[in-house]
Amino acid sequence: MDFKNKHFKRYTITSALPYANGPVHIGHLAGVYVPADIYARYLRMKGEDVLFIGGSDEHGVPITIKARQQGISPQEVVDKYHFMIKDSFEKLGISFDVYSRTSSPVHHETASDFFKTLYEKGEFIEKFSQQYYDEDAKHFLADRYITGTCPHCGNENAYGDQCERCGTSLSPLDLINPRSALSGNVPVLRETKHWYLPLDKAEGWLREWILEGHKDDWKTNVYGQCKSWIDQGLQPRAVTRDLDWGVKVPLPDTDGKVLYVWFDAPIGYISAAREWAEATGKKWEPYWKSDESKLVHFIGKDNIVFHCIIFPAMLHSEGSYILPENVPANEFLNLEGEKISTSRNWAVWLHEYLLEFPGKEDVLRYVLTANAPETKDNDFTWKDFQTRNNSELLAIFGNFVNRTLVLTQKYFEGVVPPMGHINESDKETLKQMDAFPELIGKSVENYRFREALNELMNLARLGNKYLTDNEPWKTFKTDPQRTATVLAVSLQLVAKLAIVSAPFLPFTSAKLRIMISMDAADWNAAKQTLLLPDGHVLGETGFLFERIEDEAIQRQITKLQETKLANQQVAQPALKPQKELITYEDFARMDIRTGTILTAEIVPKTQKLLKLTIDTGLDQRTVVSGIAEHYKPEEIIGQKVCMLVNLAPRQLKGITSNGMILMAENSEGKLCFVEPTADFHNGSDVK
Ligand code: B3M
Ligand code: ZN
Repeated sequence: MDFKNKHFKRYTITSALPYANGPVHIGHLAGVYVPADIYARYLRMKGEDVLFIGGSDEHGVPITIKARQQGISPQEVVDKYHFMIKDSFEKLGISFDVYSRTSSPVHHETASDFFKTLYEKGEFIEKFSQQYYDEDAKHFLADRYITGTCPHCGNENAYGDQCERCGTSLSPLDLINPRSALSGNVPVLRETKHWYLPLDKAEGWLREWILEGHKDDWKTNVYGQCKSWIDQGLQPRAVTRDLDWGVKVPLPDTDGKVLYVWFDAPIGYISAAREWAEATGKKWEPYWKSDESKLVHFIGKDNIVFHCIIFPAMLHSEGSYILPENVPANEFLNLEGEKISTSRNWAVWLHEYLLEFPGKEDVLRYVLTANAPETKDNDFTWKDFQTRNNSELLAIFGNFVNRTLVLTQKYFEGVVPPMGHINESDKETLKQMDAFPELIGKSVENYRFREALNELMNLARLGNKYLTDNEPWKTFKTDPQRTATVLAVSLQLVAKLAIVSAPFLPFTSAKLRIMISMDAADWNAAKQTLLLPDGHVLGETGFLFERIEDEAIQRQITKLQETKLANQQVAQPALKPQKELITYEDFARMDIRTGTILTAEIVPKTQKLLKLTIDTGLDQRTVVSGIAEHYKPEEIIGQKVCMLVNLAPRQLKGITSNGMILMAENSEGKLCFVEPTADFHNGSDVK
């Protein structure tokens, strides 16, 4: 099937539902919401039938843990953040047709019905299993409710679902010395029943649908992750949890059991469509059940498996829904060279930005699109933010528009003058500018928003160059018709900018259309050469952008420096108490040697494991180490290390690891090598 060229009657665009346990930050915006909004706005301007869906993801353990921490109910947590997030999206111009929430009755009904349909079709596996239970808190301990020592890397604060240090996904039963996160007690095992989605049975059609059907049109990063998950072998996945916050399992004798958050959340896109239909009197089914509809999920890379494998498997099992045509997941945005971190407050929060930079919503949209992590992680810096505003938006886009409008006011009292005779350069400029709507549209349709934005700026550059080359301010005295021609041509370009900037810079486009008295921003009209005819009366001229001064940027940089300092103070670890005494003989049994890293590579399918070859002086051996989030393979070749060489071999992701390199964690949580300070030969005894 040629997905690329099929024309669709309508578009269902979803954007990842942010957890309502905190505000959104620029990483969410760059990764998901700004690109989704550009896509939706563009399609609407083309006259397409678009349903753009957003909403809050209000279930899941992180929300219940936050509620416990704050001594309030989960509903109070989600109420606070749902409205904060919804409000800040609106202020940034994210033009959802509906912004729903998964604590709503319509979602509970939709998710329950969906589960019941699969249950009655016999799509689930029912399994009894042993689950940790906290007898004091009277609570089963799933996911983040239980901590313990990671069997792979020794991290003593690994969670029941994942070790955040080495990235291994775990189940609570894997943990050594498990402890309840609620009471700190040692939990007991209790039998419990859960329902599993047999993903292994979906492997066949997933291979055909994704690995064959979408090998040419899905982004490499998305396709690669899907291929790796499928090749790794899909396992049945639990879709229920022993929790009391979430969508109740709609079966008899299931008190205290809810749907797993990642089962119910994507169904939130469907319930949002139902909510929209109830509010508008329209029908939601065509957007989710007709193959004349194009379904596109906008997400970050950490949600790929849920949107490309698990949710499609659910939809396929249910049988009446369409599957996503594309899932253009972005990579991650970093801030000032470091990973954005909610827990360390290392972020630019949208609601704070809106307060600190009023009227500059489009500047943020512009910078986040220009720097979007479309194919690899990228970085946001406040210096770059200032430069792009001052040297691009102001100096190119704003400058061209302002000069054209001011000169038209000056020489022709704000009325579009007759174009008159046009020379070759005028014709060439008109021809070039007519090509831009198509060019920009093609990039948007292929989810290349950075490229599309760059083309938008090239249109403004074309205008600036045309004005500068023709200097209409100089010709007015000697040849006023020439001035009229040059400004008439420039005004067509200004009008084109007003239209094609709308998906990216909606606030600027609206302002500019008022300045040139243009009503609708119809994309199809943008292809016409003549948009502002002779005699058209312009509106009042104003400024589209203003300079951002160093002080404003310095304030933001200082704010981040203070955050870093606060983190260092907080992170001064209340050092773990000394372990129990050992004898010299105990220590002497450990054989620690100096060594050198010869090779390093990422362990496939993990985010945090590196496979190393170490020259220990005794031999060259393989060690798997959970340091991939702290070091790139290429930067540690030749690194001197201290290594425990007589540690029994362990299997990690199918690799035999022979030993352990010694690392120390600094106050910022970075793992650092313990290395010999002088130039040691490999194999030297550490005593
Ligand atoms: N709530 C957000 C995240 O993983 C998650 C997305 C749900 S989309 C159905 O960042
Ligand atoms: Zn680990």
